[in-house]
Amino acid sequence: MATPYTQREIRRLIGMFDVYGDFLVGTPFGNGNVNDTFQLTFDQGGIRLHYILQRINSHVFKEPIKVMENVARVTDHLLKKIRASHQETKKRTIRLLNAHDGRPFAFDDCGNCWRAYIFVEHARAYEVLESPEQAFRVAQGFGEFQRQLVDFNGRLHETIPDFHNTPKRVAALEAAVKADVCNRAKEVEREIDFVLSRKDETDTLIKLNASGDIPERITHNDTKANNILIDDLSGEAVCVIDLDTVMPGLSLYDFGDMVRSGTNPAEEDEINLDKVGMRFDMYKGFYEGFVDAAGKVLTPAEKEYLPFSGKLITLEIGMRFLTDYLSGDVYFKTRRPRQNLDRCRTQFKLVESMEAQMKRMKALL
Ligand code: GN1
Ligand code: MG
Repeated sequence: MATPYTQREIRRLIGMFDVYGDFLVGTPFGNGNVNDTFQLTFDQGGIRLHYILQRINSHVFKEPIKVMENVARVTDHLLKKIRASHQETKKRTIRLLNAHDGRPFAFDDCGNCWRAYIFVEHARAYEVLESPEQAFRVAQGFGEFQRQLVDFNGRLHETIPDFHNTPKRVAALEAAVKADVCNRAKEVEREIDFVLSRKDETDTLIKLNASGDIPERITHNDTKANNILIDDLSGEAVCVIDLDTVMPGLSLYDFGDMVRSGTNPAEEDEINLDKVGMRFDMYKGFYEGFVDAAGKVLTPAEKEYLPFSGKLITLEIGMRFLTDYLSGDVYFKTRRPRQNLDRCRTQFKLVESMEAQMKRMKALL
């Protein structure tokens, strides 16, 4: 659950940053599963302005300063790119506010790490995408993000080590089954078998990376459809958000997570599995948008494994939900009992739907 904060506390927290004007109100914002996010309204000389204030979940991000170093470096790089291409009126990047000591984050009295952003107006994040055109735009946005970072200098911190190391995610699931701290393993035997029967495929991308067929890049690693803002007027993807997991990774992780989150017409925790499945027209939109924006930098093996990546990342995130359910719901925020299990089941239903459509997906290549 999101920690409740009073208006007084929010006012004090934003007071750690260089913001001018009068604080009016702060309200919980968005649907993140990890951090606590608030939208703040300020009055600056008669004009209403918004900011985002966010608490970094230190259970998930053990080294928040490293997270912030990555975010600051990446957003600086993106801003330079946007300015160099004279796209300031069309494209945006997250812009951090400085705290009074000049650093782009601040710690509260309890040791929580906070940061603040300028709010991107007239744009929104969609939980469920509405059309193949929208999928195309989302994939273009994430593809362009990757392309813009191709010439980034230096290596970023690995903010969560082995984040998309699927075999290690399988091992974590197996450990959780063995420990079975909540006595839930019996209830989810079918789900556990679902993963184990696909275990052999889980090291496919890691092997292709080791053999040199798929290069390491700077990737976003959490390209859920709701992590990109769509402009209300133009319908274009204008700003990639949630940069906490931007780090070295494979481009296929980003494509895969887009397909996972954006082809499903239902919510991530939908209980009625009849509503869950991969919409092929949405997949096609993602494929065309991603190739349009990043195609020139992708290697033949990266292209070949685009369809597989959707399935792999869906399986991986499904097993993370399952692992968390078995562990007593300690990682992802939950708002009701069994929510992690429902999330897991939607993912596995999607995996099946992707398997059934794999031929069609490959035929697009
Ligand atoms: C988390 O916070 P949010 O919703 O953007 C998670 C992702 C999962 C996603 C599933 C750091 O992202 O990896 O894919 O939930 N982020 C982290 O909805 O674990
Ligand atoms: Mg997010």
